[in-house]
Amino acid sequence: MNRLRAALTAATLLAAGGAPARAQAVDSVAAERLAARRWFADAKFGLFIHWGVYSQLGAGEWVMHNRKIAVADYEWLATTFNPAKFDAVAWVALAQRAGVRYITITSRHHDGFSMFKTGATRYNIADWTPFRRDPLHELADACHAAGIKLFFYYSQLDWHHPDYWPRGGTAWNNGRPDQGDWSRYLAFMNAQLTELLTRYGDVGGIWFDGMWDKPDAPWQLDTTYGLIHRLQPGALVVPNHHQRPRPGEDVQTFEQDLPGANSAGFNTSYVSGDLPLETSLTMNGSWGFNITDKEFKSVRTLVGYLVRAAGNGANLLLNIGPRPDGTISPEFTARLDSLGAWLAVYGSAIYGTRRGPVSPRGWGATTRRGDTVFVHVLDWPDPLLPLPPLGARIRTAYVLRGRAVVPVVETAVGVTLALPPASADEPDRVIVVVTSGSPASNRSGR
Ligand code: FHN
Repeated sequence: MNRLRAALTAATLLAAGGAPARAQAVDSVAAERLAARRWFADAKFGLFIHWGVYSQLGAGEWVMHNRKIAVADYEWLATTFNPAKFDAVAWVALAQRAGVRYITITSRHHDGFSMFKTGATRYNIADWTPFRRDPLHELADACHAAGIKLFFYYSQLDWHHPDYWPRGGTAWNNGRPDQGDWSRYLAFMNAQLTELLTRYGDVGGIWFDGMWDKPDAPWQLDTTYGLIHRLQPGALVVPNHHQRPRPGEDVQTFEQDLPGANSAGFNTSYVSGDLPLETSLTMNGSWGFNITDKEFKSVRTLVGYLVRAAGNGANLLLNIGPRPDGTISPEFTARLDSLGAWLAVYGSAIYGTRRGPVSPRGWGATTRRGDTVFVHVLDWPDPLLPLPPLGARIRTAYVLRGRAVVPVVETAVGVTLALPPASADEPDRVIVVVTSGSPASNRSGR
């Protein structure tokens, strides 16, 4: 049995083009994690929330670094943080209207300020600010009540903690002593992760970020990942380290790019063949609240990202940056409501799907569930759409919205669909193609 498993593992690694030493080990993953990975791959749409002390300056979550704010001055800023209008139930209601299946929120960003009550440092929202509440607890309760999974973003990079030493690529002289104890820093992080995984009920997973600041440091990931999986066997480790996945990691996430693309300059071109995938995306150009950034993507563009992510076998983790008082700007809420309205009609072609038999193209993408292929036509001016063979015979095809029959010509070299006319109110014309077998997912060009 073990030999068979080892052979299957090696075969999977080779099929994925991975070097066995570095690629994801598939032989020791607990059943709960495998189930959680399947749940994640089905979920398809998540809400990312960047919120913290930095929101007060309205210039994004990197403001401490960008303006070279000293630790002592940022500590003072933190004493004034009082998001009196924060309403976890309202946030989760918005997430539900948007149709997201999970929320990933910053529990601690690179500024080192903990947005939850922690015994590991007084530098946290409950002990350091007049707010005194634990917003992550309130959010966890609201998420559990609504059936939405909650993931905690957790920065491994820290611009405040004295033991984040030696410093990494983003260091500047901000008033910290030029010494520190790295093992104490690792113990601090593990203590906080233990709190996050024992005090907030079921957690979807931990979304790590910032390791890229000093990628070669002794992070002792095996210990940290082992801790997470021991405390909550169904919690997923989602590392935003921009590298190939390592053992113990559950999701490969890409930043501001679809899997395999690297327009943002962060991502590896390697795409895991085993793990669920995710793309994180800003709705304007900023993660944290930025009062002057009005470059919001249109609903049509956002639908396009959701569809192309699904066509690549990935989830879309779409970001909002709430205001410092706890409210969410209308640009975010309007777009989330529109996406929810779109998903109410077209969600069956997104949720629970896998990438389809035709890899994403300029005109759009395909998804599939069982023997049904969803052809998402985002941008195609002609009345006929030619496709390569779908890998199974077609039984019937119809337009998702309105159910009109779609004429199909099927030959040995491909399939041609007669499309309904494009309309301004429909960013994605979805053709449902029911086949007589289970068409293989595309493996190339995702
Ligand atoms: O530096 C962070 C950034 O602030 C933000 O959190 C994004 C989200 O994917 N990740 C980092 C950059 O890789």
